[in-house]
Amino acid sequence: MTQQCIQCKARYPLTQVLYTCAACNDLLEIISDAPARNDFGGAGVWRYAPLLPADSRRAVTLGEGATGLHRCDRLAAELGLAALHVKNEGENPTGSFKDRGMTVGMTHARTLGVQSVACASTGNTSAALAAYAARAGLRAVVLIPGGKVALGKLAQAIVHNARIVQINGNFDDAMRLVHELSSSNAGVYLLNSINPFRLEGQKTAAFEICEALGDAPETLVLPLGNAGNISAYWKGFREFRAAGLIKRLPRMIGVQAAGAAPIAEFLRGQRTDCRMDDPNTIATAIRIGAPVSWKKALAAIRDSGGDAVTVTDDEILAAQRKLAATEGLFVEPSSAAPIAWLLREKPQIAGPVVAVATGNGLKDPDAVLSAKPVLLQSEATMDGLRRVLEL
Ligand code: AN7
Repeated sequence: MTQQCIQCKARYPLTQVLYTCAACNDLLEIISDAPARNDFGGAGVWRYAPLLPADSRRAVTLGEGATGLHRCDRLAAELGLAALHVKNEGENPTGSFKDRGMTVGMTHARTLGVQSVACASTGNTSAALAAYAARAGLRAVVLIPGGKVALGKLAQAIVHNARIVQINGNFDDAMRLVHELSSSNAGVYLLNSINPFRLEGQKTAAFEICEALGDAPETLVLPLGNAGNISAYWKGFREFRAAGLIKRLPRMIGVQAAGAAPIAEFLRGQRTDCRMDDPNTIATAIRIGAPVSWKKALAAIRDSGGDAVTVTDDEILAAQRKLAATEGLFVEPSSAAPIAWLLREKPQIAGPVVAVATGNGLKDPDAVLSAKPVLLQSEATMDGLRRVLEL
């Protein structure tokens, strides 16, 4: 396997530390010239070791992957869908899909022999980086946008002992700074999803879905922020198809929050490029104005006949409650964005639809509690209890 530029196709060995192409500065991806091997074994991300650019015997792991693909028949009936499955990535060790990428990225970091790893983050990447760095015995540096990270995610970075820097700016400012820091300081290895080793780990979610369904779904819907995950899924589906393990490729639908929708707006001709200033949404995970992997995401959307779409914050919060109350799945606001789009559009799709729930709802309890839930009050007596329950 080698690293290859998606634009000029320049190639670099896996062990060369680069975050973008040295020749043209575009994004890198990991490619393999060898025929894909499918001698998979075990469960989780490392089941797919033959398709990963890292040594599974040296894996920095917390048991990531092998998350549930939950068939949601009641919700599907309301939506008029033949079959809806939710891939619940909140079941990962730190509660989000980032763990898939982090196990591979951190394993590579240890192979390289670096001392420190770093990321910019809206929260989940920092939680995963902090946990896996602790597991690997490496120092973690995380840059977060001041005041806009969900409480649970911040608690995770703190307890795993990361050095946390709140930037007086948004995620895009933090991303620019950490990229510059790691590019100019060889001791600090960048583990945002611009790092193609991260995406290699994340593509395994697509493999799991294909193995569970026996083929790719007809449509995959997932939240779209920095645009790494949609790129990783698309790469995974293409690799499984190239290996003859599935017959079709899914349509890829990325869902952005209306206030942070540079890619959806670009596709509708409302912007000249995939970036915007001052993104805003209650779904803080995807409060991103300048998605680093926009070019890979556009390729996934174009080549799959997909789209990037938007939902409002109110639609997101309603979808979060709907999924939790109808199917027992508590996901964070960003992860409810695909459900919000399905609820509003009720698209006619004959084959199976998979909605990716990227993060656990417990990470951001404020989002639920801010809706001023009604709690019944009772004296500590049976009479009092019967009265409030009206039984
Ligand atoms: C729950 O943690 O960008 O499109 O810094 O936490 O691959 O960026 C998180 C992103 C979706 C968007 N759902 O995925 C970060 C960060 C959840 C997320 C996304 C994120 P990408």
